[in-house]
Amino acid sequence: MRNTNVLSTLLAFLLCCLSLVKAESHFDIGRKLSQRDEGTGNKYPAKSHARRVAKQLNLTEGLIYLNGEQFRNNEDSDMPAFFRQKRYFYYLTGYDYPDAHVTYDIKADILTIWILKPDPKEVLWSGPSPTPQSILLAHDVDMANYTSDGLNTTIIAYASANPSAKIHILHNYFPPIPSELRSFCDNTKLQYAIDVCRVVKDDYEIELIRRATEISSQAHTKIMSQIDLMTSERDIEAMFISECIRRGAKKLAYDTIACSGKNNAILHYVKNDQELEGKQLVLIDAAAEYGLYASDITRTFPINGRFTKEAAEIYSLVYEMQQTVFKMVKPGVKWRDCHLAAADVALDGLMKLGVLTGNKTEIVKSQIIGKVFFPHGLGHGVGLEVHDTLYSELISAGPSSRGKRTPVLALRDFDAYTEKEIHNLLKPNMVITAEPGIYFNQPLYEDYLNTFPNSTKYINEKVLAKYWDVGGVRIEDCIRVTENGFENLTTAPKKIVDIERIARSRR
Ligand SMILES: *[C@@H]1O[C@H](CO)[C@@H](O)[C@H](O)[C@H]1NC(C)=O
Ligand SMILES: *[C@@H]1O[C@H](CO)[C@@H](O)[C@H](O)[C@H]1NC(C)=O
Ligand SMILES: *[C@@H]1O[C@H](CO)[C@@H](O)[C@H](O)[C@H]1NC(C)=O
Ligand SMILES: *[C@@H]1O[C@H](CO)[C@@H](O)[C@H](O)[C@H]1NC(C)=O
Ligand SMILES: *[C@@H]1O[C@H](CO)[C@@H](O)[C@H](O)[C@H]1NC(C)=O
Ligand SMILES: *[C@@H]1O[C@H](CO)[C@@H](O)[C@H](O)[C@H]1NC(C)=O
Ligand SMILES: [Mn+2]
Repeated sequence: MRNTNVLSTLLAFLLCCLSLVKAESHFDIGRKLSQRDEGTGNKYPAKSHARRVAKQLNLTEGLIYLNGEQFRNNEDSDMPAFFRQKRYFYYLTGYDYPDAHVTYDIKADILTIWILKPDPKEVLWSGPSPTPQSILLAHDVDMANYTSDGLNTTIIAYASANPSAKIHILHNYFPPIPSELRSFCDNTKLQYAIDVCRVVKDDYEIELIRRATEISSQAHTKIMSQIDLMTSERDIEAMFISECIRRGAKKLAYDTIACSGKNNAILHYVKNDQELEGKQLVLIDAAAEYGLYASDITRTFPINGRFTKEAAEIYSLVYEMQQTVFKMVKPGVKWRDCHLAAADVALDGLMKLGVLTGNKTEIVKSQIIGKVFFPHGLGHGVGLEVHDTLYSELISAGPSSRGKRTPVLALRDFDAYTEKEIHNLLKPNMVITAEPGIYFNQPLYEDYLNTFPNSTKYINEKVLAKYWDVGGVRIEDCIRVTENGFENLTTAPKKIVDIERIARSRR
């Protein structure tokens, strides 16, 4: 199969998949969810989220006011732009349509969704639109109204009846607030309060992440079992997407990273267009989203179904890093201590392999693990965002870095941060990834040596040279912190014996 062209290979997969895998129904998750959340039936627990946020704000009065994502066309086009609901809005509504607002009156405990009155002709293009009546049936809210029937007057009336209360908004530029109400608005508290609430998941959210993780695990396993049919990174990405959609997850949690060989050492590689021929390992970091909740999984395995000696050595080391972390995970543990423990296993392992040599204390000081071989955080929260709220506080107790690239983490960098609240401690029902990795990225290595020329004495270049072709290994699972340990939500195989058995099952 290696030499047939990509199209016919893909067609073969699709036909094969269609006959082999039965599409799974949404029924099971629906049943599970309604058993678990008897209070809200099978509804996303928006009201309980609103109450949690109010409690976190520590306020007995006030109006929370958020807008959802707006419908818009692409610029100079009549085609709609990709719609992605605003996550803060979704957290308080469970409503996944454009052009809506939400208000929550803290004292009255009333949660209201406000929607645009639909144009009746729109039914031809888009089918029926939600109505206040349909929203009340499907969503865990107290009221649903058309925006034009009183959103502004309600807010204005609220402000004049509660002059000491604030209208809590996320940003000072949106939603559009009548100008006379500006002085009643407070944009300093709401975002952090929702961020804190989102860190710990309720049962309903966990079921959605569990489902996203199951579907993603099945897609990873499928690729593992059919890797012998694939000739290019494109084949891997195509199969991943196809398997997720067929299983009911139409959207991915992030762009698929399907790399091979030296590309494995590029952390957010998304070109996915190189041939597999002549390379040792593929690294696939890919996951679906289900009900707007993300998963995040990475598997690394040999293209020909057998690890080379060097690939097995690095794989086993990363596996050991993860197992070391798993032995530590439970409530009250500092996540960065887990990170440091994983980095320590990496250092010992690379010394044992002979890549690093010399005085261990001095090698730690050289920061070569954090700057070259394990240059990213151990993991992050997963939820409505794949890198969920406050994750940078989780790893480093440092400032939140939303919207920015997380800096390369060196062991010593941790000391620069002061500890803030308790968001660096593991808590029950946090869902996080544990994703240690070891990479052989030549340009990064050379850049490091330019900055730290004295570190050459800790490196055996001859031994290191054997590992450039391994490229990189990462193993990433989604786990849920429990009362006394953790639950592994990821079901894709990862032991060397299992991977080799599955990847060679049809050879
Ligand atoms: C909540 O507010 C009350 C009264 O304003 C205050 O006494 C209390 O310390 C606050 N609690 C927290 C956790 O901030
Ligand atoms: C808003 O909706 C509620 C029911 O959800 C209804 O009782 C109320 O009359 C509506 N208000 C307006 C202004 O339409
Ligand atoms: C509400 O007020 C804002 C700000 O003045 C305005 O932009 C918006 O169009 C108003 N909405 C309605 C439905 O009247
Ligand atoms: C390693 O280096 C540290 C710090 O430079 C030093 O204190 C220690 O004695 C050294 N250990 C050995 C075994 O040489
Ligand atoms: C490298 O080592 C030399 C000699 O031991 C020392 O003078 C120099 O400061 C060191 N450079 C760095 C960047 O540590
Ligand atoms: C996590 O689950 C996967 C799949 O069942 C399994 O391969 C792995 O050993 C599990 N790890 C732990 C620590 O339970
Ligand atoms: Mn991740």
